[in-house]
Amino acid sequence: MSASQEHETEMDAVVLGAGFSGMYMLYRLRELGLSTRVYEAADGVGGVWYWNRYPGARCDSESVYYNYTFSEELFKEWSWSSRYPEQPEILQYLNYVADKFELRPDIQFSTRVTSAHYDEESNRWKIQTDTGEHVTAKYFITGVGCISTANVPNIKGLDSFEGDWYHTGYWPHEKVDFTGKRVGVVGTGSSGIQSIPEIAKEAAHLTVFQRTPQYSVPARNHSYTTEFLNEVNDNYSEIRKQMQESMAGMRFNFGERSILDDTPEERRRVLQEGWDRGGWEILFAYNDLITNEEGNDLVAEFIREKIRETVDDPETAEKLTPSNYYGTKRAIVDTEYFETYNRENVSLVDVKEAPIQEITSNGIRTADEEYELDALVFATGFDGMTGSLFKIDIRGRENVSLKEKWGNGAKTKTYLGLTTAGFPNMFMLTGPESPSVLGNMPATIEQHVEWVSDCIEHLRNSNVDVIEADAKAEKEWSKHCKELADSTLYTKTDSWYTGANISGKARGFPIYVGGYGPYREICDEVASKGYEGFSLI
Ligand code: N01
Repeated sequence: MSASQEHETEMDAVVLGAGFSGMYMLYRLRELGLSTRVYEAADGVGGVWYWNRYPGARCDSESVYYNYTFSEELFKEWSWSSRYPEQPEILQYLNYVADKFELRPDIQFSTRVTSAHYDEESNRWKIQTDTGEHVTAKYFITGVGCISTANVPNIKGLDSFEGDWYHTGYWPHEKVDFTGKRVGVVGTGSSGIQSIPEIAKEAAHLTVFQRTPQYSVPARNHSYTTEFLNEVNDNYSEIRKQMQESMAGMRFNFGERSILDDTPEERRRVLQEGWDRGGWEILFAYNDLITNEEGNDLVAEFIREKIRETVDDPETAEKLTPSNYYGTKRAIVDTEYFETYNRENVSLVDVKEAPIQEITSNGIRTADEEYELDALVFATGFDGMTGSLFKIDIRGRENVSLKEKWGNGAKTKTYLGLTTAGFPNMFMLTGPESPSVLGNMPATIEQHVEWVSDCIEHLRNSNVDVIEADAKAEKEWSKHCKELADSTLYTKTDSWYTGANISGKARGFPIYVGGYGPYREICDEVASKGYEGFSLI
């Protein structure tokens, strides 16, 4: 036995990650009187907002909803500067929360959990870290995020590149100065679309390597007025309730009618108003954009027209025009993204037409030509939903690993997206098959954290030692999730939701599409029926 094993620490709960979910989980568990340790790989709080520091990074959910609502005092004392604040302001908020609730003493920074094995004999999770620590815990709770494992594409020759390269999801802390440089950005998802206009302002020349064009709608970001912020604070309780009951954890909901119910003139008016107000207004304007192919195409065509109107060069405009369904990849909001292609110093390369063949010491070589670059930015996204869980060697009963049980993502099965059979006393915050990324994340996180802490409180009050999802309940939940997803257009689009962005990853759609409010009701009902579908021992 090594010296570190001799000093095995015993805790009631271990939580992974000090982002929105891990921090609130810690807060709730401490309220219950549980000894809790949070492990965080970074040297500060914030989760994705700690790592995603690329130019132009900001949230795409409106800030007054993109925050905690559990504490009225916190809600009212924090003032957001604008509708979509930049990453530093969001990170500042999360640091403020950590300070206000004195969370840091129970967070161990710069420490990554490498394995968590359930020991049946002692009914404890045995957890190891990359710093050689051993800790045991009754409850093992993951708050590792849904899109936090960066995907750097395996392109031949990256090691030979003589310039600097970056991934948007692991951006350096110090400012990266692109002034006078020839910069290449690979990827045009949310991260690419946010960073491209900012990098273009600095670079001598920016070449964007696009595989699939994306729909994007103007964010119409603006500063908040004191009157608006006062109105929000005055309506705190009502807003919290509206968010909890809504489909996506926002104050607003989907429109009440089908897009096909409107005349062409009325539809155009609604879409134009949505375009002018910006953000996700268009996505939420009707109730069937994600299920109705014909209706989806009407919106898609409206946005395609806007792209053609905005981009001066018709050839570039055509390359930027998407042909897939609208909204079935994460809907993107931007600030002058399409306008950026009218700049003299920006060019677009379609790498579907002429695929990237290799990275050379000087830049990128496609099937057509070599592009000389001084710096390279990968805005190539993440191994979503399961990537961060699979990085940890998690093993449940009979030493079965989570990755094995879930067939490396091909057979992901959970009960309520919170638990999985064979892994007792383990909870996944915003795990696969919960609404998570289809909703406003802080709202969906609050619901999970509150459900888990209420559950643990119940277990303690009832002298129950073990809670574990029943295989039957799990099977039914996963089947229900799949049926709902298959009734939408989401599953017909290649995206990180479906795992299509990661080569070799099995295709699926491990997200509950039935809406956040209805999901919340299901979870509450399960609890009110004595945790139906779980075995409590
Ligand atoms: O990643 P993405 P992201 N060669 O997967 C391309 C959240 N987020 O970081 O579409 C060439 O969406 C890929 O092409 P294709 C948000 O939920 C939120 O932008 O797969 N290209 C695509 O264009 C978001 O959805 C905010 O054909 C390659 C791009 O890279 C999620 O994070 C801000 C390639 C990846 O797009 C992920 O967004 C940022 C290759 N080998 C992110 N591999 C907020 O606003 C991939 N691509 C809160």
